[in-house]
Amino acid sequence: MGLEQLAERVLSGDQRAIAKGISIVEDRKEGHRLLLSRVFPHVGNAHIIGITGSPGAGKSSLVNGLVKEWRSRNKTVAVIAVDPTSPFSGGALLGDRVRMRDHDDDEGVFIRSMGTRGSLGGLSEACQDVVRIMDASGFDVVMVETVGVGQAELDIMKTADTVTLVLYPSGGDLIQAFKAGIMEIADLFVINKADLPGVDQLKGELQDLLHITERGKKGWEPPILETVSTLKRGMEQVVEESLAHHKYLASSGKKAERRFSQRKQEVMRRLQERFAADVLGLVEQELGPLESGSSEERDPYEVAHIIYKYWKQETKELEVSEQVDGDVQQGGDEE
Ligand SMILES: Nc1nc2c(ncn2[C@@H]2O[C@H](COP(=O)(O)OP(=O)(O)OP(=O)(O)O)[C@@H](O)[C@H]2O)c(=O)[nH]1
Ligand SMILES: [Mg+2]
Repeated sequence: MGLEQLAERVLSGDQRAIAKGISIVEDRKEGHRLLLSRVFPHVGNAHIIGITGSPGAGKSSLVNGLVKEWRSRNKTVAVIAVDPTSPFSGGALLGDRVRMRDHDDDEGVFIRSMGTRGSLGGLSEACQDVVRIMDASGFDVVMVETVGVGQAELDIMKTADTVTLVLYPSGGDLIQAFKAGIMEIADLFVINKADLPGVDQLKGELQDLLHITERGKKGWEPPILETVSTLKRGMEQVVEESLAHHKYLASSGKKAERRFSQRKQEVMRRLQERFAADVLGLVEQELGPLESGSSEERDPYEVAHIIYKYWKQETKELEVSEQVDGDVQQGGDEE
């Protein structure tokens, strides 16, 4: 199957094509750029929900329960479970698969696991592109599950419309989440394992912390919900609040704002990558040979300035030569 045809099938929601398309973008295989370029005009309709929390908080169990709830509302759902530890489907993924088997025969559900070490070009980039494929192929809801441990996971969460932080009593993960900066970006707080003792205490601590961060002062006030995912208790409220948050994003203009800023940052990243690759050699050259020790004496501002000036000069020359090329070609046409 050619790439154009594959792209068409992805856009029509063909699950096998989607799986193939995901592999192509995840591994940065040949043609991934072309595929993504076909997909881009069709993204932006799905509600992207991030689910994060410490290991064992019950994220996968929650996602499983939420899939069922969304399906009962006739919404189609795609799920990406990002597993930071096992690149080649280790134990945790197997566990997820067992938990998610409830939805095996449902065409309106698509589940995919992603190992972090397997993804070329960075986890958050790969994950974002996978979300785009799912979005463009027509799923109403895309849920991304990650363990909230590193910067990459935090970056993934920043690309979601609605971020859900899963906590559990006596998990001791609240301060950790606070330090990691997840508290600041979470739109929904879910206290899972609400069947265990310590729920009220956790809730109190959470409210105190939210007070410090002054969340809710302007606009959305993140709700604190309780669930028992293994019994699928509390799923309705989580879906209701997710919908309410999505509505809030749309009506306040925040959704467009977020997506614009995400797109801007991504273009900036692409540019930085290319510039960095271009000027790295110049930087090393300018700093002088390592053995000479001369780099220690250099003023980094000055070095950057020299390289910047050099690079600008180069681009100018390039522009001129391109213009000349163009003229020559035009001249050739006239003859
Ligand atoms: N008592 C109780 N146990 C739960 C609940 N939800 C999940 N668990 C249990 O907690 C354990 C971890 O659940 P998972 O859903 O795998 O948690 P996770 O956050 O996805 O874990 P990782 O992906 O490994 O970080 C499992 O043994 C679940 O059965 C709950 O509401 N109550
Ligand atoms: Mg899990």
